[in-house]
Parts: sequence; C-alpha cells; structure tokens
Amino acid sequence: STDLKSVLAEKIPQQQERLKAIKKAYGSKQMGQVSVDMVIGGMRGITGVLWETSLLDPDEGIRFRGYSIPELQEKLPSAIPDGEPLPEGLMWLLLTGELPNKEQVAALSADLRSRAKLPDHVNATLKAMHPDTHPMTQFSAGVLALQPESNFAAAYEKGINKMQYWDPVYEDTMNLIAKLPALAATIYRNVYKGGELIEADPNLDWAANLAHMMGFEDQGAQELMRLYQTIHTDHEGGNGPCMVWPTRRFLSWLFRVREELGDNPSKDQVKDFVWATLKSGRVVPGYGHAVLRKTDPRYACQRVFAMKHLPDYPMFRLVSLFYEVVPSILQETGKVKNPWPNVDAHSGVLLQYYGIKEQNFYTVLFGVSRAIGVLSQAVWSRALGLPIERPKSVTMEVIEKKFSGT
Ligand code: FAM
Repeated sequence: STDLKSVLAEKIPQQQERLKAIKKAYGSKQMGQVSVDMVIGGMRGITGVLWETSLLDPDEGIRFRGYSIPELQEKLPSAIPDGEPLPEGLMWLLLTGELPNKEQVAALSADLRSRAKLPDHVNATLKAMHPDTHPMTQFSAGVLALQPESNFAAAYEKGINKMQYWDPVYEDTMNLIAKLPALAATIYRNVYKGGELIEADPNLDWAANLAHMMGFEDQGAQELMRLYQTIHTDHEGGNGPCMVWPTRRFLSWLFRVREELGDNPSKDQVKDFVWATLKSGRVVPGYGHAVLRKTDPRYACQRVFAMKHLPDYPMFRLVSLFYEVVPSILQETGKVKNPWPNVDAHSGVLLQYYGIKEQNFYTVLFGVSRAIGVLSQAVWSRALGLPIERPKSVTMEVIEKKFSGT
C-alpha cells in the first residue's frame, strides 16, 4: 500500500506483542550499572530509554532503523537522478521500519502537501511577536499556537480508549511535520526579508518547498535542504537541548581564521591557531562527541556533498584543512576521547555557500528536521503505551552517606 497510516496500523499489534514478550522474558535482567560519575554527569552512558527509530553506534555513527547514512543515500528515493534522499523517505522508514519505494514516498509527499498550509491565526501570532524574538523562540511559539488544531487534544477531551491514542497522535504528527516548512519559512521571511512571504510550490517535495518558501530556488540549495533535513532527523533518544550552537561556534571560529590568516593559510598557521584555542582553555568547536568515536557520518556525507557541489569554495577548503590538522592535535592532548569532527563542523559552511547566512536561523532548520525523528518515536510511544520517563534522583548527602562509610 502507498498509505502510510494503514502500513503502520498493520505493524502496531505485532510490535505491541513483541514488547510484551520482551518484558515477560527479560523484564528482571540487568542492562548495566550506574556509577556516581554517571549520576553527576547528566546520566551519560546510562541505558534508560526505549527508542525504536535510531541507534547511535560509537564507531559507525547513527543508524536509522538499522541503516547507515551511506546506505540510505543509495536506497532511499531521490528527487533527481543520483540526488540526495528525500526526507519523506526517511520519515516512512522511521515510522514503519521499512524502506519505502518511489510511489510510497510520492504518496507521502502529496499527503504532506495537502496538510501544509499554516492557519491564519498562526501567521497572526508570529506577526504579533516582538521583532527581536529569537527565531527558535518564534518557532516554538508557532508550534504551540497550532494547539487548537490538535486531534489528540480533541480526542482526549472526548475520552478516547488508550489503545487508540496513536491514531490522533499520528494525525497530529503528519499535520505538524507538513506545516513546519511553512512555519520556518514564514519566520525566516518575517525576520530577515521584510515579511514578504512566498507561497508553497505544489510541484515541489517537502524539503525543496522549505528552501523555495525561504526564497532559495537554486537546485543545489534544494538538494542541500533534502540532505540536511534527512540527516538531522534523529540521533537516538535522550539528546540534550544544546544542539546546533556548535555549528555557529564553528563558523565564528572559521570566520576568525579567515580574518586573521586569509583564505589560504598554511597548515602550520592553522596548527598554531588550533593550539592557541586550546591553550586559552577553549574547546575546538565541531570536534569530539559524547558517544561517537569516529568521524561523524553526517559530517562525512556533507563533505562528499561539498566535493560534488562546491569543491573550490574557500570556506570548504578551510574546513578540509582543519580536518587534516585538528584530529592529531586533539590526540596529542591525551584526554579527548574522540578527536574526529561531528556534524557541526560542516553544516554551517554548506548553508553559507547557498546564501543562508543568518546563523540564528540554523537552529530552526535543525528543529524542522529533528521533529521528524521525535514525532515518529512519539507515535510509537503511544502505540506501545510507553510510560513517562521518571528517573530516580538523589541529593549529594545521599551519595556521601552511602559511600563514606560513616
Ligand atoms: N576540544 C578541546 N577539548 C575537548 C574537545 C574539543 N573538541 N572535546 C573534548 N575535549 C576535552 C573535554 O573538554 C574534556 O576535558 P576536561 O577533562 O579538561 O574536562 C576531555 O576532552 C574529555 O572529554 P570527552 O570525554 O572526550 O568529551 P565529552 O563527552 O565530555 O564532551 C563534547 C563531548 C561534544 C561536549 C566535546 O567533545 C566538545 O565540547 N566538543 C566541541 C563542541 C562540539 O562540537 N559539540 C558538538 C555536539 C555534538 F553532540 C553534536 O553531535 N552536534
């Protein structure tokens, strides 16, 4: 079938049974131990969340429903021959666990287009906001302003059976994801382009329409948006809120390098610059990761994109130079667990190349993409009846008393 909801509905009972069986057979088994460091360190390394849509492998990076990014670039339908994957394809995969064919992706694209219009009252809400309101705050406010349209809120009010929760959550998920490009583009045009809005193009897919409504018609920019929106969708469960700032920090760092050393610095000059950053007690932005231990595949695929579309862009050449220089320096410090670059050491330069220069907006683009991952899991959370996460907390006194032996 090309109807995502019916494909999903067929899978839900099997997965509910699977979870029941897991609980029955392994419910009392241990999954790991918790140290005081983990309690103090933001629960890092504690396995404590069930998350079906993606899994982060320390060496390979992210896998979406078992597929790596290079595999998905090969297997997911694209808008143009040999082009980047369509995020709709990834959304289908995250929701169903199965790779979609071209017809299924086209049907999902069409479904999203039919739900894409932003209600007038949301436009009015955005217009009423103070012009200095950060784009991400506007984005969050825009999502909240859509509440009156919520199917789940209406069904819950009526008193829906718990087993049916996933259905209105699915409808809300589709409606929200469909509207996010218009919401993001409206904020972009209001904040940076004098409020002149651009209508959606009924012939474009979801991500290309986002680029189009922001005002970017270049095919390269639309391809970048498809890739960007695909690779940022999910990074397993339990991410913190501080994402994307490193994209900005990395860019500012790069701009500083250009200012001080010009477009063609030597390797030694870059090395000195990196050491100076470290010696001043700052981290090298875009490098390192809490879980990953190799080059982030989201960095790698953006590098391949850059080599194909913008090999001579001076900022990309600088990014490449850093890639040659930084890892060995971080290794030399002897303490950095992962000296390799993460996604944030690349995304900003690609956006800059296509003219999306407003760095305060990058976090919104990230939010649009991440909504696909988070909401796909939200549908499954309701389908599986998962409870609210409620980790136990302790005070410093509890730790001291437990281990001081007094
Ligand atoms: N530059 C300099 N020092 C670094 C470093 C870097 N890029 N990455 C780690 N270290 C240091 C770290 O500060 C710590 O030093 P202290 O013992 O003196 O506190 C030591 O190396 C061990 O840290 P770690 O175990 O290797 O990393 P953590 O798990 O503590 O932290 C990051 C992970 C991402 C916060 C850290 O690598 C970092 O600050 N990187 C730069 C900022 C960045 O790129 N963030 C990206 C966020 C990422 F999650 C993403 O995917 N977007």
